[in-house]
Amino acid sequence: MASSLILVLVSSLAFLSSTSEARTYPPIVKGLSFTFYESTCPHAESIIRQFLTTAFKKDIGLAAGLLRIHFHDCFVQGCDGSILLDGTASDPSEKGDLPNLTLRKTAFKAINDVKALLDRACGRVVSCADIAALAARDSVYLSGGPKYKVPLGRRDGLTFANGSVTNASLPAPTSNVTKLLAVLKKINLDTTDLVALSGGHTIGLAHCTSFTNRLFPSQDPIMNKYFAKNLYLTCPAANTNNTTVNDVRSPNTFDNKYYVDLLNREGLFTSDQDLYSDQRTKSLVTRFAISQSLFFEQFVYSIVKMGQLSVLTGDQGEIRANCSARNPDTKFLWSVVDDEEGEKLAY
Ligand code: HEM
Ligand SMILES: *[C@@H]1O[C@H](CO)[C@@H](O)[C@H](O)[C@H]1NC(C)=O
Ligand SMILES: *[C@@H]1O[C@H](CO)[C@@H](O)[C@H](O)[C@H]1NC(C)=O
Ligand SMILES: *[C@@H]1O[C@H](CO)[C@@H](O)[C@H](O)[C@H]1NC(C)=O
Ligand SMILES: *[C@@H]1O[C@H](CO)[C@@H](O)[C@H](O)[C@H]1NC(C)=O
Ligand SMILES: *[C@@H]1O[C@H](CO)[C@@H](O)[C@H](O)[C@H]1NC(C)=O
Ligand SMILES: *[C@@H]1O[C@H](CO)[C@@H](O)[C@H](O)[C@H]1NC(C)=O
Ligand SMILES: *[C@H]1O[C@H](CO)[C@@H](O)[C@H](O)[C@H]1NC(C)=O
Repeated sequence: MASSLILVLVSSLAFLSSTSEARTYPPIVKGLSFTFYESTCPHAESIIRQFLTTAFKKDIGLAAGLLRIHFHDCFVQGCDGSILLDGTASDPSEKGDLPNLTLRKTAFKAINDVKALLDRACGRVVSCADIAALAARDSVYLSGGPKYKVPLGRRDGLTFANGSVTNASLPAPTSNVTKLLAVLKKINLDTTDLVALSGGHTIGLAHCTSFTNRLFPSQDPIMNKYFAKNLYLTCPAANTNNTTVNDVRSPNTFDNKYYVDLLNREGLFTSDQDLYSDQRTKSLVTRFAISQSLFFEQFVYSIVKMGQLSVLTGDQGEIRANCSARNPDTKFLWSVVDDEEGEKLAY
């Protein structure tokens, strides 16, 4: 008993001493590296960090918006920056699809503002997909979460996913664990990744429509009744246009309180609370609620893995000049380069 207690103490001390250094999981995908911009844009990461440090002082909600954009980008056809593309009336893009409608406009603007700064400093070398990954990383760290390194070298995609692909790739907040695991399995993410990545809901907001399935027509019996009472004040009807915080204990801090919420049956979405009802995920929720360092360690592992889903590298895709639009010269290129090369680019 005593010796195991000492062991726990020693290992947590060892962990503390390493928290000042960035956690590092080596790149999985060939073509990505930590030093990708070392010669072409050596200050890229500090330019992004500096911009966001200032921006978060004015609007901490921006951090949640940026973290969610990276998640949506990666889950739908890979981390290729396609989420950032504006659609047209006839071709509405990923942004226009239902799950995307609540992505923050301020976060898209911040990515474009950062892109302009980087292009001014280095020319058109840093991809929008890498900016999204780095902005998510800084959002976590600057909100109080772990510091970690991001493998770089993603290229920007030329296409965005249609509505049916987007719907199939992003699980609804009404999903149970069975459904969530099935969606994640398609992209090789596992049970541990699901529980750790869901911890992203330790910051940010949600609209009534994302959780009123648990209030109307009747209250989800699993939900804490005092918590429910407050939610009814925020959302008197199922479609009230209002928002509440994802993590009631520390809404703007990236910590492990989200899991404490779940233990208290104060998770907001079905997809959150079911993590504590389902036997496959319950013990992990408890462990993350007890140990923030364990959560941080696993979150970093899982988000670095998520950040490498179906990335484009090498000469695939392009480096956009404007994160909201494909380069105009892409079209020009494939109209002058003949056949094979041109067909590869024309989607
Ligand atoms: C596991 C499946 C997931 C589901 C079903 C889900 C669903 C949702 C929903 C419905 C919202 C609220 C949208 C609104 O009503 O405005 C939301 C917000 C958010 N999600 Fe998730 N999410 C999931 C995973 C993730 C992951 C993996 C991350 C990042 C690691 C993440 C980060 C966020 C953040 C930061 C917000 C707040 C955004 C803001 O305040 O602008 N989510 N999520
Ligand atoms: C959406 O895209 C997928 C994959 O590219 C394709 O199979 C599907 O037919 C498309 N659906 C619509 C409605 O365009
Ligand atoms: C995506 O899902 C939403 C809501 O479930 C639905 O309204 C929309 O029609 C779906 N879009 C496509 C293209 O299937
Ligand atoms: C989980 O949700 C699916 C629908 O997505 C449903 O068919 C299934 O019965 C649910 N499983 C449990 C255990 O509630
Ligand atoms: C929105 O929620 C707040 C509490 O969070 C509540 O005071 C307000 O009445 C709600 N607005 C609407 C339109 O229901
Ligand atoms: C919901 O309310 C916000 C702020 O009050 C407003 O900007 C937005 O347009 C409203 N959305 C809808 C769908 O009414
Ligand atoms: C970037 O592209 C979007 C979408 O086409 C456009 O609305 C916006 O004006 C462009 N921004 C710049 C600075 O050119
Ligand atoms: C859905 O999101 C994408 C990018 O995230 C955006 O380009 C698109 O305009 C959005 N759709 C709508 C209807 O806002």
